[in-house]
Amino acid sequence: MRIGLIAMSGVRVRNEELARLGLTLPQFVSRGKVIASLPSLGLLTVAGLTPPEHEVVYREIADLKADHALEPFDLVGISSFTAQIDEAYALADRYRAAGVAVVLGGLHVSLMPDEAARHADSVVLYGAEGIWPQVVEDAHAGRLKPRYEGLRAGVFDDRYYARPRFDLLAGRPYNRITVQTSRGCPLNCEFCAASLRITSSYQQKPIHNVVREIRSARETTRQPFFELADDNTFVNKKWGKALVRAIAPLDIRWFTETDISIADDEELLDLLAASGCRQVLIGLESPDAGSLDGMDPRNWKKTRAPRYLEAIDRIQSRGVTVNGCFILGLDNHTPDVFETVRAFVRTSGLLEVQITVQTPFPGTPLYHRLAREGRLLQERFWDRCTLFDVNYRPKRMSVAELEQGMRFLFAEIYNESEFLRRKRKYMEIVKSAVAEVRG
Ligand code: B12
Repeated sequence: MRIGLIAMSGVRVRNEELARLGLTLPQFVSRGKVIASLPSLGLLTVAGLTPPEHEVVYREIADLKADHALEPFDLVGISSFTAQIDEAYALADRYRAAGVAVVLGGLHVSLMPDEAARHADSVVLYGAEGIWPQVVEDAHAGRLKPRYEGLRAGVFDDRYYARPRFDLLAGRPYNRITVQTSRGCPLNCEFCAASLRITSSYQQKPIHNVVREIRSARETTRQPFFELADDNTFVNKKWGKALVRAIAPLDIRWFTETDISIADDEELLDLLAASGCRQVLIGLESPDAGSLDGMDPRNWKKTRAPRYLEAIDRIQSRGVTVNGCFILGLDNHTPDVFETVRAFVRTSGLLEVQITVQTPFPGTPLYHRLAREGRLLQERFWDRCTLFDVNYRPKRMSVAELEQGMRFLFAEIYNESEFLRRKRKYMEIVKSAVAEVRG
């Protein structure tokens, strides 16, 4: 069979004022361009799991045009996150109308399988590991079942693991590649819509496979910057240190997502900097502990907030920058929060900052709570699940206040002079740490 694996790609903001503002802010535009160029690791993994007798073609669609030309495939697999799922459905409908069998999978489909099933011959829930070869065999024999369930645990076990097909990216202009080293996160935050939702436990890939993947990606892409597509890489510090030690000799530059507890481990911090880690993205969520109450079942983030500033300093002093992420519109947030975040960013020395609005992605505990409380603005708002659009009624401010506060923070944080000021401050932190070590 000729199998077309199609990723809905690109980035989205529906709120026009914010989008317009974003386009004029250099800091925001440059990060947008960087991330928009990431390939779909989900589909490269599906490709890796495909029995070798079938031909696999990998495509990306950033904007589905009405006249998009269909290709001659025997089977189509589509992957999309929530924001572009309606485009994925429209594409699936067109292929099916043309007589091509369509399989849908990924995070959104796993959480909304009944909705997705209306647009597919078959839906695959959870990881493609442990099930995709069966799906392909059934499609080949013309007996696709309407629903399959892939693995939620043991996805990296040798019996089910397949290396993502990075070779499919050959000849394309990527400069960043994602590699996954772990799936899930024990923190279990109410809002989380990442791989935690398709796993039953935190899982780590055997380190030798991570190393092989990085080597394999480098065979087709010249000197890529690596982004680890993990929810929280350094949950297990011992494993984390072994991972970093194994990455160090590969001479790469890389980035990952983790939690603030890395600041407690001096050895890990030293190893990180020496291994080519340039940045860690950390969900700080809110500068004040009070707003973090109940965010995760153990209130772990709440207990950490009072030491955020010290922790950021400790990480950045090693030459690894922190991309601090804030969620605006939490239940305890009043309109004062925007100034609080701005002030925190100024004193913190954070080099990069991500400002997003709380988003009730379908299928998350946050979605179910806000639905129960009658606070969702629309019943179906998937194309507004962008992390920048307000889809619910905040508790202590109006929707308009939240939207206005987002614009205020965008303008305050993503402008050139503010970034230069943060950069100077960051350089001072690094220089004084170096002087301390020498002295
Ligand atoms: C890389 C990345 C991107 C890349 C995506 C490239 C791509 N097309 O995949 C880019 C930069 C383009 C991107 C864009 C966006 N992203 Co993004 N992104 C990520 C990131 C960092 C990693 C995702 C990843 O590679 N995971 C690893 C792979 C292996 O997992 P996977 O995709 O789930 O695939 C497995 C299974 O789901 C399944 N599977 C997946 N697809 C299919 C298809 C078939 C046919 C089958 C059988 C199985 C299957 O099998 C795979 C192997 O097990 C995550 C955050 C994170 N730390 O995970 C956010 C994340 C996925 N993004 C998110 C968001 C919100 C966005 C944007 C809306 C941002 C914006 N404002 O524009 C857009 C959405 C675009 C869209 N298509 O809808 C949210 C999505 C939440 C959700 N449930 O929808 C996440 C979780 C981050 C967050 N803060 O919550 N993103």
